[in-house]
Amino acid sequence: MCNLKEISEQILKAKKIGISFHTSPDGDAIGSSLSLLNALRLLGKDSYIISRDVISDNFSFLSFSEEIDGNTLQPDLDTDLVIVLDCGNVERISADLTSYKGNVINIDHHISNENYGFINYIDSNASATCELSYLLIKELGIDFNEKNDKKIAIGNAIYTGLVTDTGSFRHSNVTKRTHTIAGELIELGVKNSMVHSNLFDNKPFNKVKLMGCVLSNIELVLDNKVAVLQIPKGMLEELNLQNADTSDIISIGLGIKGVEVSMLLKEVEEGVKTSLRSKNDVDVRKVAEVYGGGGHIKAAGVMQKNINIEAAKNNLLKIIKEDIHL
Ligand SMILES: [Mn+2]
Repeated sequence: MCNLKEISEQILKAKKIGISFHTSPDGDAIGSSLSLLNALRLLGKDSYIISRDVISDNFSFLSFSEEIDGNTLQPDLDTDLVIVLDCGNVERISADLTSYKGNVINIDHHISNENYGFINYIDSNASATCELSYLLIKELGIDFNEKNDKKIAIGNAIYTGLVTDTGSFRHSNVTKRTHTIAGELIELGVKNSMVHSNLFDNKPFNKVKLMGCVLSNIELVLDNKVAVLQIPKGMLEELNLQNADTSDIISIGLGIKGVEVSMLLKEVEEGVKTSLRSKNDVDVRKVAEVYGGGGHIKAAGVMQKNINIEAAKNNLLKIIKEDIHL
């Protein structure tokens, strides 16, 4: 594996840099990308976001977040470097790179990463890709001891990824380094409580109603160790929440006493999208991989095509029941 110094050298010699991330970007994808965008612009580099996704509302406090508008799908012609953050495989990149001939740098923390870049920097011990973007930004020569608003803007984005990918520092992926970086960001002037409020105390009213609808149909299966939550087709449209991030709903299932795995099934046009979360020892990445998905041991996702919600649920429960002894 290469080191951050090599990546930094590639970045500094590049003329025009596109930045992208995984589709349906979460706080870490957004945070790592916007921190790097803010840092590159502070260094005077010509850089921009490539994304077919639109940013969700709770990230709009981040600097340059308005540039994640779903309008730049491919690299501009003169782009000589594309950096993809927090994305395990090419199919999931929120950019169309099929006719792009330049270099791709892949920076990620998914253990399943497919090393699709010309340079790959994969650290599965990082709680969030934001840990890696922070280290990279320092390597690029930005000194966080000298404080100003532009550096705080970088810090806010990094802190966003740390908080969201660690469940507010509660998951087992948190390390001493995670807290060290968080501490340095607070020292820099990041207002942790402000970031947290923007992220979590900022739900549209309809989102809370959606939680109510989903929770009213929650079921416990496999000896009450698996919580199943469902969003049938039409529910999001009815509440006008097509672009809403639903990842927080799944953690409510995991909060139930005795539950080991929580799954949220969402019926979409092409099939059923499922998120999986595990509390202790069940490796949900392995479950997701059986149907072509991936992720982390305690947080994974899978898309099953041309299938109804009941069949998608039964497929996953079968694997959980057979392969993982609850
Ligand atoms: Mn991540």
